[in-house]
Amino acid sequence: MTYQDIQLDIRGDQQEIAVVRLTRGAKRNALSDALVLGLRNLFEQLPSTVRAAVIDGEGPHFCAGLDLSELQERDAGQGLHHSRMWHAALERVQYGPVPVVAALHGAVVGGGLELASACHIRVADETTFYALPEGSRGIFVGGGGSVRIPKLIGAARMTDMMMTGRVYNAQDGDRVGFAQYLVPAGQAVDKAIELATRIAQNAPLTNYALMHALPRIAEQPADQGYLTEAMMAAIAQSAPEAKSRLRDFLEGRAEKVRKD
Ligand code: 1HE
Repeated sequence: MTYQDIQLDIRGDQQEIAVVRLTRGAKRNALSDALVLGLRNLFEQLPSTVRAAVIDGEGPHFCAGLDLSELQERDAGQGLHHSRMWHAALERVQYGPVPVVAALHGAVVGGGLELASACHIRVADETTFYALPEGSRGIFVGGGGSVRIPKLIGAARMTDMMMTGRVYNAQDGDRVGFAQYLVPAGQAVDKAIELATRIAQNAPLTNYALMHALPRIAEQPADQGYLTEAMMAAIAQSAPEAKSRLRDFLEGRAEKVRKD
């Protein structure tokens, strides 16, 4: 399968890692409609061997957001459907088949930040900066940013970014919660692949629970959350893989938890 402006590289001994690279570097990986639809299709069609994915961007920036050259006059209905198209694509990233690690560098702005926010783990290198220029361009986020970004940094910080054009550098972005990992310049992809390789070794049902149950439990009232958690825990622990992993630990074959 080929996807416009996206390179898909399947790696690992079992073909278990998908490295998804935005290859529109000359346009700072600005997300055209074709690119957004390509991402949706790619995450729908990942080979069944894949257990974890990495997204990164070619060139000096991860992603400059919406392709502003495609921003045409849209009536309200067309604008609604355009935003819903982004939602469908980024939902395939967040609630798709496998955990996704974003490897960030340079600009992670507008729709690029929305894409990064749909990933499960973000690794940023020291060149990374985060912004929401929608506020200055007279538009609003439309790719799920108002749902996902406040969960990372809080609604107050997002409001400030959009109202004042504030840009967070890599260190401040790490401090406020955009990224879970901060690495030296140029090392984000390697770190993201290392993490994806580790994630791919988990029991698939554990990864499924983390992707599909945890974010929903976190949104539920506590009494419903506890019940959903109990059901997910029961399903996960009844899987044969969980039983053999527990036996491995009890019989001294599994790694212990160690601090670095
Ligand atoms: C673009 C875009 C784009 C670059 N759409 N073409 N996003 C923004 O408002 C961010 C706009 N971009 C920038 O602020 C800068 O381009 C960057 C900080 C990302 C990079 O700067 P720089 O100096 O490395 O590159 P450049 O020279 O500005 O851009 C190189 C080319 O990419 C140039 O085209 P060229 O034909 O003159 O070479 C730029 O026009 C092009 N380019 N960014 C189209 N975004 C679901 S709703 C989401 C709403 C949003 O995302 S709004 C935020 C949009």
